[in-house]
Amino acid sequence: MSEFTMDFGWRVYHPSPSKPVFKAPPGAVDAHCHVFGPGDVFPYAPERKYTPCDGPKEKLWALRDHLGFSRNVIVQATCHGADNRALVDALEDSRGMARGVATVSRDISCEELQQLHNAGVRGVRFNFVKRLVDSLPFDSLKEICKKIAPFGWHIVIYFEAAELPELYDFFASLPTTVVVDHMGRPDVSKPVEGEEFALFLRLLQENKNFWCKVSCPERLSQQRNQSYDDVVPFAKKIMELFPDRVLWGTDWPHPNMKSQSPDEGGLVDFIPRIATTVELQKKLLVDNPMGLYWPEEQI
Ligand code: 0GY
Repeated sequence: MSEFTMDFGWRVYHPSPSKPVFKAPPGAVDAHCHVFGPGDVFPYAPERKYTPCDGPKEKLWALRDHLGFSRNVIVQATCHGADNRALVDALEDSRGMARGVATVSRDISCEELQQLHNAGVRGVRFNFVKRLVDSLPFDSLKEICKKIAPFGWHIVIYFEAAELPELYDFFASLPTTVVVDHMGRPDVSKPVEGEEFALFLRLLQENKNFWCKVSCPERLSQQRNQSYDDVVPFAKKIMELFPDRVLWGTDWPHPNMKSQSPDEGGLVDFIPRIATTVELQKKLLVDNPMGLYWPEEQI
């Protein structure tokens, strides 16, 4: 019997996702996904806010192949805290076909950072979503910025749109490339031309070091039919304005989904609705993630 029991009502990822109609370009990267445990091997963090189902690396590789993708960027999830062992294990198993974004504490040593780098980590994640983490003082985050500078890593930030006014100046002060998860979680029931989303677009416009993942329509949509129609205008706008600074990912195994386990085939079929030309699709799925995570392989 496992030491870890997933939360009551936890939605396990889709058991048999459909084959997408959209064919991803050769070398496509799923630039936002996670590995969870297995908890018996890589224990979940004591300070976690949820206990997920296991989402082991083998399942992630199988999904990658099923969807017609080639590579993954695995992002440390809060249920593993700053213990990156499951992430490192997956990166080492990937034979160079996965890169990682870790979570680290302010007292991490240079040697530990070097080990993470050797495994394929290229960034750290700062999470500001209150239901997921206890808030971290800016001082700690600034210290982490200094420590990662010699490695050329970037920072991934996750926050809710309503928090952006308060966090804007801190974000703008970040010295590295910064990648925003899930379009800054807009409230898609508000107008795409409205004030809230305008502030997010301003963040990207005024800070050329900012990138954005046009991901997670399944989290943002307020429709229940997995059409994601209400998310399209937001993602499309970002694609049109910042085609060289966008990434896309499945978010497998989709932690904390309340009403549905998304069909990843359907998520892939969302891509041509927001990246409407072959050129944009190649930027989103190949050129941009390769430039950020595998620059040494770019011609
Ligand atoms: C995501 C979204 C969520 C969770 C996490 O690290 C995490 O626990 O990122 C969420 O619950 O919205 O990107 O996986």
